[in-house]
Amino acid sequence: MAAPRVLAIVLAGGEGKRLMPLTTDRAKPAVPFGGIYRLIDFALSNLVNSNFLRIVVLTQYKSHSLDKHIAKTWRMSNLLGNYVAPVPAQQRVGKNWFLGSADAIYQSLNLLDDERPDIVVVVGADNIYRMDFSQMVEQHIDSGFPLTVAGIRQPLSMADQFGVIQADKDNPHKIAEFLEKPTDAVGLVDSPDEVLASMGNYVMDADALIEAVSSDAKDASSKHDMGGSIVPAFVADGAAGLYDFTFNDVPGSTDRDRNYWRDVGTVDAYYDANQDLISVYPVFNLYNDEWPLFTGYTGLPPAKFVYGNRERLGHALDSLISPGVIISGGEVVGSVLSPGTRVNSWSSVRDSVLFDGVQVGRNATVNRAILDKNVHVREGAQIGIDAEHDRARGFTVTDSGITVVPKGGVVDR
Ligand code: ADQ
Repeated sequence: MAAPRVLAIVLAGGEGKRLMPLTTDRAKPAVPFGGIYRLIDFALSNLVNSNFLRIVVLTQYKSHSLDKHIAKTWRMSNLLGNYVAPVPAQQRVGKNWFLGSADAIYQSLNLLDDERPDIVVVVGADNIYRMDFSQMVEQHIDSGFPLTVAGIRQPLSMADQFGVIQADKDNPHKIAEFLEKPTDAVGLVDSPDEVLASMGNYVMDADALIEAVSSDAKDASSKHDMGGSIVPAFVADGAAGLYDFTFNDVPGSTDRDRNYWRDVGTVDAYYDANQDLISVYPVFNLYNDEWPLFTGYTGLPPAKFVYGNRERLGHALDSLISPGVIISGGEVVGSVLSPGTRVNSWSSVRDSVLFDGVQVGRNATVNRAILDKNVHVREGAQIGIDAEHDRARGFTVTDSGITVVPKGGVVDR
């Protein structure tokens, strides 16, 4: 049998309300991550490494920086030529821009006419993980189900953020029940503190997808999203397969980071996922060149570490330091620094995430903070030391005490 034609659709239109203020003026998939990446790079790298090179990215909300990133990194790259195509919301019919992901696919069905795929891989753009989608497609074809949903175990306490799956008792590759973001989920029989969560990644027969989103579009009571409307309809028909992510084996994975998956839905989860990258034996290993993670080339010079002064040498430990960074007489520990940041003498940056172009002045202290693009911490100022003071200055402080300074913000004494 000829290999099936596969089209990948990346859903990149989410608002990311719970990531505010990081999503104030960028779409969630464009949020910087791990120093040099954007969230969407993980989904796109997974598709490319899986050898699925026909990719459309459905954009919508505040898509300017996302479009720019895709154009710079993915669309123009030698690797992909013109395969990765962002499809903006402007193509949509009607006034209802902010309908869900199923509507986004419906509005872009012309792409399926053009590409004529046999199978469509639909993936979210907001998760950090490595996954070989070809293994999921293989199971999808073998199973004969028109829809296959990828599942992973997650804490029961987070069930209300996910589609929660019950596998069929007799067939572990079939979904018996699916509830989108239930508030009363029950744990698994063999692990009461966990549920089986949908990863928001689907493999579908193209004709079944077209039929499903078309009939959903006619249903005025539908929320028009994949998890809330499309998946439950297939499950009700006994037509939904389950792909267990535990069995996904990506080349170069270690026992520690195999099957790592993080939904970075909230600022705290986003912060934790950054921290997952930096320990000596990280739970998510960026340094796996058998499954490379692609991103934009900045053209910046290497990171530089300068003495600064004799009492405190410029240094960084347990940290990711991007190109274009200069640490001059400052100390950086447990942090992720994006391109072009500057850390000046006698300053200290600890357990923090600094976006592009952040400036940390002399004698300043940054602790458990996320500093968005071009934030300026003035000489002698402190951030992340006194939550009340941070709130009083108008900064966001999360439940676990992470202070977020929005893009272009100035931190004074
Ligand atoms: P959520 O992520 O909460 O849950 P949703 O807001 O629909 O669901 O986002 C899914 C993906 O679609 C995201 O990548 C988002 O950016 C994108 N998206 C949303 N609306 C869009 C639109 N109109 N146009 C283009 N893209 C759009 C989903 C599933 C759950 C599952 C979690 C796992 O619904 O069942 O457990 O993902 O993270």
